[in-house]
Amino acid sequence: MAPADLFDAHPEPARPVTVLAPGAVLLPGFALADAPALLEHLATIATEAPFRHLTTPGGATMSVAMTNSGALGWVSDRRGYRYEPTDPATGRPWPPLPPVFAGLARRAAKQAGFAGFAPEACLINRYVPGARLTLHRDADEQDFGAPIVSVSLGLPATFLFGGLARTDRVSRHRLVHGDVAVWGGPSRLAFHGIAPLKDGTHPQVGGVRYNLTFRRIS
Ligand code: MD3
Ligand code: FE
Repeated sequence: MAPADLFDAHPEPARPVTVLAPGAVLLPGFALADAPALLEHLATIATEAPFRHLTTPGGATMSVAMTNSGALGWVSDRRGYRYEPTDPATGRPWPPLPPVFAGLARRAAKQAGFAGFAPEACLINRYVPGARLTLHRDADEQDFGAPIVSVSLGLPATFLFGGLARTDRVSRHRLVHGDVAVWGGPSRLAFHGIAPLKDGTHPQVGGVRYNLTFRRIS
């Protein structure tokens, strides 16, 4: 073992890794050890920047409730989709990214082959049963060279993974509590979504699912 590894607070044990497509890597259970700390921070963040149902430019209310942490946060309203340094609901900066969030995102990206990932934004999605995210791609960022890292907590979900064209065939993958996925390289602009959440109760989280997506904007 190299000397530096002896001082690594988070040595990554060998885990099964699923490559869904070039640049799209699923790390099952990668966030399990950090999950309790993530959930504690989520509660604090939600006190400072409450979850809200954003309006799409077309005027629809999203079924997923959202908030953000980090220097920038994703927002949607009648004017469009964009990243903002302050929360439109309060006028205050988004709560800072907790070091455990940034550290997890960095280690997951490295494990997937994207060393040096430093997220600027963490979009936090909250799903109740029935909530869904229709097929879309994440293209409101300037830096498509950086991956997006996603962390699933709470109730399981069916993730829909398409191709680079909206009409490409979609594959389905189950995402459970503690799973992390990294979307970079040729998969960075792939279409994706979440099927309507099924009813259930997670022993630690209750009747909801959270998803954290770590993003580099510029
Ligand atoms: C594939 N969130 O917030 S995470 C989103 O579970 C979003 O809440 C979903 O899609 C959720 O934009 C899915 C998985 C994900 C995130 C970003 C991707 C998959 C991706 C970017 C490119 C390709
Ligand atoms: Fe997305």
